[in-house]
Amino acid sequence: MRKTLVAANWKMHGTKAFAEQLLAELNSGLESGNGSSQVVICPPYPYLGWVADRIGQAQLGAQNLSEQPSGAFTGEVSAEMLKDCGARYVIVGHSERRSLYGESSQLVAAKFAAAKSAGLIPMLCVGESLEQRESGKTLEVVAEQIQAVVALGLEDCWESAVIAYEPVWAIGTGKTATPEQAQEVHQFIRQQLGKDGDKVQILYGGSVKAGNAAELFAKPDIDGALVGGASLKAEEFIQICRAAD
Ligand code: G2H
Repeated sequence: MRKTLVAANWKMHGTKAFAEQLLAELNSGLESGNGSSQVVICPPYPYLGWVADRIGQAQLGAQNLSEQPSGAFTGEVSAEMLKDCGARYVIVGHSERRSLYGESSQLVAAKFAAAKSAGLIPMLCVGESLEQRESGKTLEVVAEQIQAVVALGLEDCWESAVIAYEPVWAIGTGKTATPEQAQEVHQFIRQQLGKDGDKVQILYGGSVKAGNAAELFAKPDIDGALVGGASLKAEEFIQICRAAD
């Protein structure tokens, strides 16, 4: 039986004062739930260590990492550094990294491998653009993004790894994939993972809110959510976590 997981991706939002208030509200709200689902908070890099000290029962994640272990790579942050700051998870290949910062599936796969070798749990994001969906290429695009990781031939590749299906057209747009659309792709992803398919947590991401979380989580292959905008509102994020419990 897979556990449900709800991850907050704060993206490049907030200040310490904002985060302090948000975490205080989240901690008291999450404490009173039954806590059966895992909760991960992914703040911006500079706040990682600071959030780690105030995170309560949730776990810490980062939003990105370097594919390099160390060296002269100005502005980059290694997997080891993230671990050192208390992170257990790291998002790799978010569509904003792929589209705005030109991260190819091969670079994303290298980041996935870097996370694994440092003992972090990578949360691999995959998903199609609107144009790709409308031209019937959704499954092809998702398969290519997954296969780039498979091609590395990592030992225990999907053991301690999470996948997030995030259709690009649903990210921050207010449009959510229907539970049926998401379920179809989640099921396909499990098939792509072969014998590991049943074990891996597959999250849905893209305009998840308190109002649509429960119907998404009711689908058999949706194991939780990667939440952006709604994770910046304590009350709403707590409701999403509750829906996953
Ligand atoms: C997708 C998601 C979080 P939002 O990017 O990764 O953001 O919930 O704002 O669509």
